[in-house]
Amino acid sequence: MRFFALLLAIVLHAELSFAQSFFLNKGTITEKQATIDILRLNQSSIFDSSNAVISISENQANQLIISNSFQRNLTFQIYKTDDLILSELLKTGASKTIEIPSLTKGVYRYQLKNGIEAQSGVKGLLLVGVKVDFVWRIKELDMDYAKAFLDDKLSNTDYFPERFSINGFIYPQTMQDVKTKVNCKVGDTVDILIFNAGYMPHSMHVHGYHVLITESDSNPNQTGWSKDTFPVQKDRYCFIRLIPDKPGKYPVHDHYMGSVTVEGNYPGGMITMLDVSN
Ligand SMILES: [Cu+2]
Repeated sequence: MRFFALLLAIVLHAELSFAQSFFLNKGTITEKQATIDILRLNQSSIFDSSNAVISISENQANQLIISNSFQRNLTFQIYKTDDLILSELLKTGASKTIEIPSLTKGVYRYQLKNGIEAQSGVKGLLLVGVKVDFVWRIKELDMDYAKAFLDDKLSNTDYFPERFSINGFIYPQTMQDVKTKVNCKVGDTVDILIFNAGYMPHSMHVHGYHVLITESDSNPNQTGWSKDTFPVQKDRYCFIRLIPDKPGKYPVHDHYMGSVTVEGNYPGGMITMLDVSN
Protein backbone atom coordinates (compact mmCIF):
# COMPACT_ATOMS: atom_id res chain seq x y z
CA MET A 1 0.00 0.00 0.00
CA ARG A 2 2.74 2.36 1.04
CA PHE A 3 4.65 1.46 -2.13
CA PHE A 4 1.67 2.37 -4.32
CA ALA A 5 1.16 5.66 -2.47
CA LEU A 6 4.82 6.47 -3.10
CA LEU A 7 4.51 5.49 -6.77
CA LEU A 8 1.41 7.66 -7.13
CA ALA A 9 3.22 10.60 -5.52
CA ILE A 10 6.13 10.21 -7.96
CA VAL A 11 3.78 10.02 -10.97
CA LEU A 12 1.79 13.05 -9.80
CA HIS A 13 4.98 15.00 -9.20
CA ALA A 14 6.24 14.19 -12.71
CA GLU A 15 2.90 15.38 -14.12
CA LEU A 16 3.11 18.64 -12.21
CA SER A 17 6.69 19.23 -13.31
CA PHE A 18 6.05 19.03 -17.03
CA ALA A 19 2.40 19.73 -17.88
CA GLN A 20 0.77 23.07 -17.19
CA SER A 21 -2.83 24.00 -18.01
CA PHE A 22 -4.02 27.29 -19.49
CA PHE A 23 -7.40 28.59 -20.62
CA LEU A 24 -8.43 30.98 -23.36
CA ASN A 25 -11.17 32.92 -21.57
CA LYS A 26 -13.54 35.52 -22.92
CA GLY A 27 -14.42 38.39 -20.56
CA THR A 28 -15.69 41.93 -20.60
CA ILE A 29 -13.85 45.23 -20.19
CA THR A 30 -15.30 48.73 -20.20
CA GLU A 31 -13.75 51.79 -21.86
CA LYS A 32 -15.41 55.10 -22.74
CA GLN A 33 -18.75 53.77 -21.51
CA ALA A 34 -18.51 50.98 -24.08
CA THR A 35 -18.12 47.38 -23.04
CA ILE A 36 -16.39 44.84 -25.17
CA ASP A 37 -15.48 41.19 -24.96
CA ILE A 38 -11.79 40.35 -25.06
CA LEU A 39 -9.96 37.05 -25.04
CA ARG A 40 -7.04 36.33 -22.74
CA LEU A 41 -4.85 33.37 -21.81
CA ASN A 42 -5.29 32.69 -18.11
CA GLN A 43 -4.06 30.09 -15.64
CA SER A 44 -7.59 29.23 -14.52
CA SER A 45 -10.95 29.05 -16.25
CA ILE A 46 -11.91 32.37 -14.61
CA PHE A 47 -11.26 35.39 -16.87
CA ASP A 48 -8.76 38.05 -15.93
CA SER A 49 -7.46 40.82 -18.19
CA SER A 50 -3.78 39.84 -18.02
CA ASN A 51 -2.19 37.24 -20.25
CA ALA A 52 -0.48 34.60 -18.10
CA VAL A 53 3.30 34.42 -17.90
CA ILE A 54 4.25 30.86 -18.84
CA SER A 55 7.41 29.66 -17.08
CA ILE A 56 9.10 26.42 -18.11
CA SER A 57 12.47 24.76 -17.52
CA GLU A 58 15.30 25.04 -20.00
CA ASN A 59 16.75 22.12 -21.96
CA GLN A 60 13.86 19.73 -21.34
CA ALA A 61 10.60 18.96 -23.07
CA ASN A 62 7.49 20.56 -21.55
CA GLN A 63 3.76 20.23 -22.13
CA LEU A 64 1.13 22.94 -22.19
CA ILE A 65 -2.54 21.99 -22.11
CA ILE A 66 -4.63 24.82 -23.55
CA SER A 67 -8.44 24.89 -23.49
CA ASN A 68 -10.15 26.93 -26.17
CA SER A 69 -13.69 27.88 -25.15
CA PHE A 70 -13.89 30.61 -27.83
CA GLN A 71 -16.39 30.07 -30.66
CA ARG A 72 -13.75 29.60 -33.37
CA ASN A 73 -10.60 27.56 -33.98
CA LEU A 74 -7.46 29.53 -33.12
CA THR A 75 -3.77 29.14 -33.82
CA PHE A 76 -1.37 29.33 -30.87
CA GLN A 77 2.21 30.21 -31.72
CA ILE A 78 5.54 30.57 -29.94
CA TYR A 79 8.22 32.92 -31.22
CA LYS A 80 11.81 33.77 -30.31
CA THR A 81 12.05 37.38 -31.56
CA ASP A 82 10.94 36.94 -35.22
CA ASP A 83 11.58 33.20 -35.44
CA LEU A 84 8.52 30.96 -35.28
CA ILE A 85 9.22 28.04 -32.90
CA LEU A 86 5.86 26.28 -33.15
CA SER A 87 2.32 26.75 -34.38
CA GLU A 88 -0.61 24.64 -33.12
CA LEU A 89 -4.30 24.64 -34.00
CA LEU A 90 -6.59 24.96 -30.98
CA LYS A 91 -9.98 23.56 -31.93
CA THR A 92 -13.02 25.32 -30.54
CA GLY A 93 -14.46 23.69 -27.43
CA ALA A 94 -11.45 21.42 -26.97
CA SER A 95 -8.27 21.09 -24.93
CA LYS A 96 -5.03 20.59 -26.78
CA THR A 97 -1.81 19.20 -25.38
CA ILE A 98 1.11 21.04 -26.94
CA GLU A 99 4.55 19.45 -26.78
CA ILE A 100 7.13 22.19 -26.32
CA PRO A 101 10.53 21.04 -27.53
CA SER A 102 13.60 21.50 -25.37
CA LEU A 103 14.49 25.20 -25.58
CA THR A 104 17.56 27.15 -24.55
CA LYS A 105 17.29 29.64 -21.70
CA GLY A 106 15.71 32.93 -22.68
CA VAL A 107 12.65 35.09 -23.26
CA TYR A 108 10.12 33.83 -25.81
CA ARG A 109 6.62 35.00 -26.54
CA TYR A 110 3.34 33.30 -27.32
CA GLN A 111 0.59 34.86 -29.39
CA LEU A 112 -2.24 34.01 -31.72
CA LYS A 113 -1.46 33.96 -35.45
CA ASN A 114 -0.75 37.33 -37.10
CA GLY A 115 -3.72 38.91 -38.86
CA ILE A 116 -7.28 38.60 -37.60
CA GLU A 117 -6.37 36.48 -34.56
CA ALA A 118 -3.58 38.79 -33.37
CA GLN A 119 -6.19 41.55 -33.00
CA SER A 120 -7.45 39.58 -29.98
CA GLY A 121 -4.49 40.83 -27.95
CA VAL A 122 -3.67 37.31 -26.73
CA LYS A 123 0.08 37.71 -26.39
CA GLY A 124 2.43 37.06 -23.50
CA LEU A 125 5.73 35.80 -22.23
CA LEU A 126 7.10 32.30 -22.29
CA LEU A 127 10.07 32.32 -19.93
CA VAL A 128 12.48 29.44 -20.33
CA GLY A 129 14.71 29.03 -17.27
CA VAL A 130 14.45 32.77 -16.55
CA LYS A 131 14.20 34.01 -12.96
CA VAL A 132 13.18 37.61 -12.45
CA ASP A 133 11.64 39.63 -9.60
CA PHE A 134 8.98 41.49 -11.60
CA VAL A 135 7.46 41.28 -15.06
CA TRP A 136 5.79 44.29 -16.63
CA ARG A 137 3.84 43.34 -19.71
CA ILE A 138 3.01 46.68 -21.30
CA LYS A 139 0.23 46.87 -23.85
CA GLU A 140 -2.31 49.14 -25.45
CA LEU A 141 -5.73 48.20 -26.80
CA ASP A 142 -7.81 49.59 -29.65
CA MET A 143 -11.48 48.71 -29.11
CA ASP A 144 -12.08 48.57 -32.90
CA TYR A 145 -9.37 45.94 -33.27
CA ALA A 146 -10.83 43.86 -30.46
CA LYS A 147 -14.27 44.15 -32.08
CA ALA A 148 -12.90 43.18 -35.50
CA PHE A 149 -11.43 40.01 -33.96
CA LEU A 150 -14.83 39.05 -32.53
CA ASP A 151 -16.40 39.66 -35.96
CA ASP A 152 -13.69 37.51 -37.64
CA LYS A 153 -12.41 40.27 -39.91
CA LEU A 154 -9.47 42.67 -40.16
CA SER A 155 -9.98 46.14 -38.73
CA ASN A 156 -10.30 48.77 -41.47
CA THR A 157 -9.75 51.74 -39.13
CA ASP A 158 -6.48 53.45 -38.23
CA TYR A 159 -4.87 52.08 -35.10
CA PHE A 160 -6.04 54.36 -32.31
CA PRO A 161 -5.64 52.67 -28.92
CA GLU A 162 -7.70 53.88 -25.96
CA ARG A 163 -6.60 51.59 -23.15
CA PHE A 164 -3.03 51.35 -21.83
CA SER A 165 -2.11 48.72 -19.28
CA ILE A 166 0.68 47.04 -17.34
CA ASN A 167 -0.01 43.35 -16.70
CA GLY A 168 -3.60 43.98 -17.78
CA PHE A 169 -4.11 46.67 -15.12
CA ILE A 170 -4.66 50.38 -15.71
CA TYR A 171 -3.52 52.89 -13.07
CA PRO A 172 -4.60 53.07 -10.24
CA GLN A 173 -5.37 49.32 -10.40
CA THR A 174 -1.62 48.78 -10.83
CA MET A 175 -1.16 50.01 -7.22
CA GLN A 176 -3.17 47.05 -5.93
CA ASP A 177 -1.20 44.35 -7.72
CA VAL A 178 1.86 43.06 -5.82
CA LYS A 179 3.39 41.77 -9.07
CA THR A 180 3.12 45.19 -10.77
CA LYS A 181 3.89 47.69 -7.99
CA VAL A 182 7.45 47.28 -6.74
CA ASN A 183 7.88 47.18 -2.97
CA CYS A 184 11.55 46.90 -1.96
CA LYS A 185 14.25 48.24 0.34
CA VAL A 186 17.22 50.56 -0.14
CA GLY A 187 20.15 48.50 -1.47
CA ASP A 188 18.00 45.61 -2.78
CA THR A 189 18.76 44.28 -6.26
CA VAL A 190 15.47 44.21 -8.16
CA ASP A 191 15.41 42.73 -11.67
CA ILE A 192 12.45 43.70 -13.84
CA LEU A 193 11.57 42.30 -17.25
CA ILE A 194 9.61 44.69 -19.46
CA PHE A 195 7.84 43.19 -22.47
CA ASN A 196 5.92 45.16 -25.08
CA ALA A 197 2.89 43.08 -26.07
CA GLY A 198 1.24 45.89 -28.02
CA TYR A 199 1.48 47.23 -31.56
CA MET A 200 3.42 50.46 -30.87
CA PRO A 201 6.67 51.34 -29.09
CA HIS A 202 6.53 52.49 -25.47
CA SER A 203 9.26 54.46 -23.73
CA MET A 204 9.29 53.72 -20.03
CA HIS A 205 10.44 56.50 -17.72
CA VAL A 206 11.62 55.83 -14.16
CA HIS A 207 11.45 58.61 -11.58
CA GLY A 208 13.85 58.78 -8.62
CA TYR A 209 16.55 56.40 -9.85
CA HIS A 210 18.61 55.36 -12.81
CA VAL A 211 18.39 51.69 -13.68
CA LEU A 212 20.90 49.43 -15.41
CA ILE A 213 19.78 47.83 -18.67
CA THR A 214 21.14 44.31 -18.21
CA GLU A 215 19.75 42.81 -21.44
CA SER A 216 17.69 44.13 -24.33
CA ASP A 217 16.52 42.58 -27.57
CA SER A 218 14.72 45.88 -28.20
CA ASN A 219 17.88 48.01 -28.30
CA PRO A 220 20.83 45.62 -27.78
CA ASN A 221 23.38 48.46 -28.02
CA GLN A 222 21.91 49.88 -24.79
CA THR A 223 22.90 46.82 -22.73
CA GLY A 224 25.05 48.04 -19.83
CA TRP A 225 23.69 51.59 -19.97
CA SER A 226 22.41 53.34 -16.87
CA LYS A 227 19.27 55.23 -17.86
CA ASP A 228 15.96 56.59 -16.60
CA THR A 229 14.10 56.27 -19.92
CA PHE A 230 14.33 53.50 -22.48
CA PRO A 231 12.16 52.54 -25.43
CA VAL A 232 10.76 49.03 -25.76
CA GLN A 233 9.68 48.13 -29.28
CA LYS A 234 6.67 45.99 -30.23
CA ASP A 235 7.23 42.28 -29.43
CA ARG A 236 10.57 43.10 -27.77
CA TYR A 237 11.79 43.13 -24.18
CA CYS A 238 14.46 44.47 -21.90
CA PHE A 239 15.68 43.60 -18.43
CA ILE A 240 16.39 46.44 -16.03
CA ARG A 241 18.12 46.28 -12.65
CA LEU A 242 17.12 48.69 -9.90
CA ILE A 243 19.38 49.11 -6.84
CA PRO A 244 17.71 51.98 -4.94
CA ASP A 245 20.07 54.35 -3.12
CA LYS A 246 17.36 56.15 -1.13
CA PRO A 247 13.85 55.54 0.17
CA GLY A 248 10.82 57.07 -1.51
CA LYS A 249 7.77 56.55 -3.65
CA TYR A 250 8.39 57.20 -7.34
CA PRO A 251 6.28 56.59 -10.44
CA VAL A 252 7.29 54.65 -13.52
CA HIS A 253 5.30 55.46 -16.64
CA ASP A 254 5.27 55.54 -20.41
CA HIS A 255 6.66 58.83 -21.70
CA TYR A 256 4.03 58.94 -24.44
CA MET A 257 1.41 61.08 -22.70
CA GLY A 258 -1.59 59.38 -24.32
CA SER A 259 -0.57 56.20 -22.49
CA VAL A 260 -0.94 57.74 -19.04
CA THR A 261 -4.59 58.65 -19.47
CA VAL A 262 -7.78 56.72 -18.93
CA GLU A 263 -10.90 57.73 -20.86
CA GLY A 264 -9.00 60.90 -21.83
CA ASN A 265 -8.15 61.89 -18.25
CA TYR A 266 -4.76 62.01 -16.53
CA PRO A 267 -3.50 60.10 -14.58
CA GLY A 268 -4.34 56.59 -15.69
CA GLY A 269 -3.14 53.82 -17.95
CA MET A 270 0.49 52.78 -18.09
CA ILE A 271 1.74 53.94 -14.67
CA THR A 272 3.10 51.95 -11.77
CA MET A 273 5.13 52.81 -8.68
CA LEU A 274 8.42 52.07 -6.95
CA ASP A 275 7.84 52.03 -3.19
CA VAL A 276 11.25 51.89 -1.50
CA SER A 277 11.59 51.73 2.28
CA ASN A 278 14.64 51.94 4.55
CU1 LIG B 1 7.78 61.20 -15.62
